Amino acid sequence: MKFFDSFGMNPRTIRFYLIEKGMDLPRQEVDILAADNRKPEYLNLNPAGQTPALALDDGSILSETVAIMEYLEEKHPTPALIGRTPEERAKTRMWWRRAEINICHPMVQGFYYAEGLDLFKTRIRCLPEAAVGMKERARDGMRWLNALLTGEWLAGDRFTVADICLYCYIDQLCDAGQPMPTECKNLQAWFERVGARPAAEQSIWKERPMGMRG
Ligand SMILES: N[C@@H](CCC(=O)N[C@@H](CS)C(=O)NCC(=O)O)C(=O)O
Repeated sequence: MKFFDSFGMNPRTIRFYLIEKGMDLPRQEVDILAADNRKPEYLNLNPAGQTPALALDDGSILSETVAIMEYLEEKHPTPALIGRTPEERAKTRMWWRRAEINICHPMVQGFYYAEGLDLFKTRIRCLPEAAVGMKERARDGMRWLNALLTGEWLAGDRFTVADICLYCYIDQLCDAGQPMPTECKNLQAWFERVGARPAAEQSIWKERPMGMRG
């Protein structure tokens, strides 16, 4: 296997996950700031043109952060970061999807349409007029999640991929125009708990473009 890695919340999610699993994979770095991921050499390998990607031992390429983690988890089930039973796995996937749909996706759109506009306007369709609304939708998602958070982690008493994924988005963008609403005390406490795990620091990319931890 080979992990195509770069700056950014999605590859950082994989780095965080691998550290938590105690796994090390051969890595190849891709410079997404220089748009190397949009050039033929990378596109021939991964036509979807983004990071992360995972080259499998049969020579095929897997992309999408969720699919990569599901694959790695099936290959290396312990320590379980999705769940040990069908019920645990279903609950993790419920929280993972909620976090992605209600917070991560609007957050990253808000970034593409504002702070990230210069970098992304030639790569994807950007809607600068929607930036403020997307950021507000993400903050609504944070308020919603804040009210539902009762346990230590998103899925209750188990630290899971849902925590890793949401943390990497919030940590990258909270100082880039998308602070957590101050009234979200439960979410803030959760964020600090995830941030105290050694993998949070260890997974940060070596460079911090625009000051971001990606
Ligand atoms: N849906 C993809 C999104 C991947 C993604 O947005 N990757 C970013 C880095 S965090 C990227 O490659 N950005 C550079 C670009 O789109 O040109 C996933 O979940 O893996």
